[in-house]
Amino acid sequence: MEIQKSQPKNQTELSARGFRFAIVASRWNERIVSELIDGAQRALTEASADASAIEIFRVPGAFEIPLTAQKAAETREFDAVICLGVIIRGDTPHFEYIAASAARGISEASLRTGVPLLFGVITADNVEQANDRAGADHNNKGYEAAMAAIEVVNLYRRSFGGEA
Ligand code: DLZ
Repeated sequence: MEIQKSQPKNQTELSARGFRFAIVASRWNERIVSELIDGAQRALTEASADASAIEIFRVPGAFEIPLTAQKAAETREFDAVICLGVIIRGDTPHFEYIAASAARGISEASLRTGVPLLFGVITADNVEQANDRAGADHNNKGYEAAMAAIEVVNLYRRSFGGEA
């Protein structure tokens, strides 16, 4: 079946060599966000992405991620844009608004630009929960989002050709 042919047997076989990535990361809950950035960079480096092919854009909060990610995508300089942030329910009565805006905005910008925008934004009830999703191992939403980026960029190149 054609669909199976286009699926990797194993994610670890995938290479990020020659691909360009933007990381858009917010500053609220900076310590945990920096763990997500580390996780994303680790996944890209493990997959042989060149350090010079990764550009990081910082924004104030998760609410600002979608437009910045869209602007990065519109440059056509990146094969994928990895969006990272941490929204903690206890910190804000606006939790639902910020989380929903970030998720919807990222998704819509991806469809609008045709560039894969990956959702590595933690939405947690408290700091402990957020910490659990930003570990030093593979249990890290930044790592996961970067792996998803590598997978879809490979898929689009293989299945649809040209730029992602
Ligand atoms: C205002 C705010 C609050 C209360 N909490 C968070 C949060 O937990 N995580 C986050 O990324 N950003 C938060 N922000 C900031 C908003 O995302 C945004 O930066 C401001 O409302 C300015 O538009």
